[in-house]
Amino acid sequence: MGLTIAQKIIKEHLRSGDMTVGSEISLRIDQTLTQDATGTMAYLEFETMGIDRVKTEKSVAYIDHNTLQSGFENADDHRYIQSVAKKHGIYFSRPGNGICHQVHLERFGKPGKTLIGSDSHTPTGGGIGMLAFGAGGLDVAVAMGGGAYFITMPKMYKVNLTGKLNPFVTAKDVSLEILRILSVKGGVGAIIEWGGEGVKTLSVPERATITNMGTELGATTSIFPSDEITRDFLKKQGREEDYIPLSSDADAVYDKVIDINLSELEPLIACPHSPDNIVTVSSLKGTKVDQVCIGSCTNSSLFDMLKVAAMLKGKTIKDSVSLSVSPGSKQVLTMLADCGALSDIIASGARVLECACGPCIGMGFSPNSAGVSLRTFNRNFEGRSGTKDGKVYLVSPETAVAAALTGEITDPRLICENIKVDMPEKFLINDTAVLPPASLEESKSVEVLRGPNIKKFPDARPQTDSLTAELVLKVGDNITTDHIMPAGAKILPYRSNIPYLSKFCFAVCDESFSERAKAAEQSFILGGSNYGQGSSREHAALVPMYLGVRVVIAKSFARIHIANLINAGIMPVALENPDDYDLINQGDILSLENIYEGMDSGKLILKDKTSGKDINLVCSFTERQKGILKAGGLLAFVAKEN
Ligand code: MIC
Ligand code: SF4
Repeated sequence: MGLTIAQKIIKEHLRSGDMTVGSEISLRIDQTLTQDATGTMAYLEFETMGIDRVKTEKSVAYIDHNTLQSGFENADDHRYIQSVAKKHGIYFSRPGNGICHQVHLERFGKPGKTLIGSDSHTPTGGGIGMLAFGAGGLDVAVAMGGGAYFITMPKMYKVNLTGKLNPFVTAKDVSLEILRILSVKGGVGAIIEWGGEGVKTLSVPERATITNMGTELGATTSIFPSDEITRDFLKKQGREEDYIPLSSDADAVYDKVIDINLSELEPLIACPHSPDNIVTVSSLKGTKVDQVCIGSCTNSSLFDMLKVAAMLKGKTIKDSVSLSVSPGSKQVLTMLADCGALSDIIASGARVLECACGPCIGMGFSPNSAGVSLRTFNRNFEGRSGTKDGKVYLVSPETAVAAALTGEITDPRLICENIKVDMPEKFLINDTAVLPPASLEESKSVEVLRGPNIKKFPDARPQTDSLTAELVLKVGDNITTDHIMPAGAKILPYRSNIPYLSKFCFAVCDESFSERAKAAEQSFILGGSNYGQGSSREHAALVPMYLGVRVVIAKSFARIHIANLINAGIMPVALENPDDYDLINQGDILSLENIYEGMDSGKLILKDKTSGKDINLVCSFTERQKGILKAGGLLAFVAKEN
């Protein structure tokens, strides 16, 4: 039987397991990346492992999420990351150099390699034929130390592309179309491989837009073949030697095949507050727009920006609209400046922001109250923009510009002539903003600089054999890690200060949660389906752990979050019968006995002492995961093993 592209890379990197779908496998990791919002914690964790130098082929620390430096906290964290990177063999991408995924694609990604990153959009690397996963910071720390990365062997889905995109219909619309078809849960447990004749019509940055948003499907990762288009991209980046061809075997077997004819697509839009809430742009024609934001790791490539500049050239944006443009990298920004396209953007009335995540993570540019914001980003979760009642829609750069010019949601095909974008023969290469690590010899004298905002990692709480505690919180379906541990300009500087962060835990859903959980000392949480979707932030597990949450019960969990819960020593268990969700109420006293036995058998009985009802729970832990839970988290487990 032939292999898919992903299976070929897995086979080559397999450290344990036998590639049976649903079983645990572990992989050798070639490259890692971190960003600043998750990086400080990941490097603190790496330091506790006592390893001098990273064992990966390449590890890069990016500063891109919080570049405001309002107050010392943030600047201190950046200095910490810079110095710890220098000491331990990690490349450091300075603030302003760009968004981790865009820069990694341009400068470091290699087809056929494995990459894990402490950011859920790491699968952007799939656009260049990498097997790239989003992971918790602890998993990244372990991989930097040479440890394997553990996942559940995924199913294989194939999206077969035919045809060719029409003008003003883009790779972003392909991402929105697959979200319309599959929903935010449709990719759970699967790797999505893109193939078919239509693939040949998509450039590497367009492919990366698509694999980037595979994260919103809940997919383990997404990947494109590595072909002549990949080679051309690498050549233009001065890295042709990194090219290898990669394709699936003709007789590879897929668990699901989805056909999309690119020629039949039209501009699409994701409505508030979920990326799978898809309608056509034309169906919302005339909706007033207050703000437009262009950029993020989904749509900030040179190709995207050149199209934006061409559409804006010689025009002025509507008075009622505020437009921001954040190019994805220093390379993109410099090239825009050199060819004059940046002037066209500025002249239109746009505000050009730094090459960073910016508004995507709520770092400024929050919409006005109840404002409508059209964004080329990948997430439109409630409150993520920083404005609780803001209405965020996700669109392509072309649809974004059409709204900025008209002040309303507008199908770009109606207001623009076809635009022609000439891509350069070569990208401009200047890596001065990537600082290489110290040599092994020099590294001994490098001092790691720590600011006072870096607080101690919370103490491990081993999972006990029985637990009686209150259900401090009951929440519904599709709870995101943005609900559990919000980000934004006010909170992001405290990512290395768990006690301070804990005040904001679940605040979007319930402002008194933090105080109640702390007072209860130990507690349960009940969630609906797809609990923990979205960001990879391990803080969404570490903070509840700090607040005493011991067990999370849900109808189902998102992949990265379930791993983060286990890594933090919180036991995730599922309701055997999802309808039992209605039988349990917030405030009930719940009890679990013989937990260790239950971990082995996969079955536990939850006694609701308040209602007197017994509820069946199911779980499935590997020996390693049981060990982690009993030790009180991955750090304690690793320490115990050494
Ligand atoms: C996001 O898009 O939510 C983030 C911010 O990039 C996160 C990481 C984080 O919370 O630091 C992600 O996607 O993993
Ligand atoms: Fe940054 Fe937004 Fe991409 Fe997350 S989704 S990495 S916040 S640009």
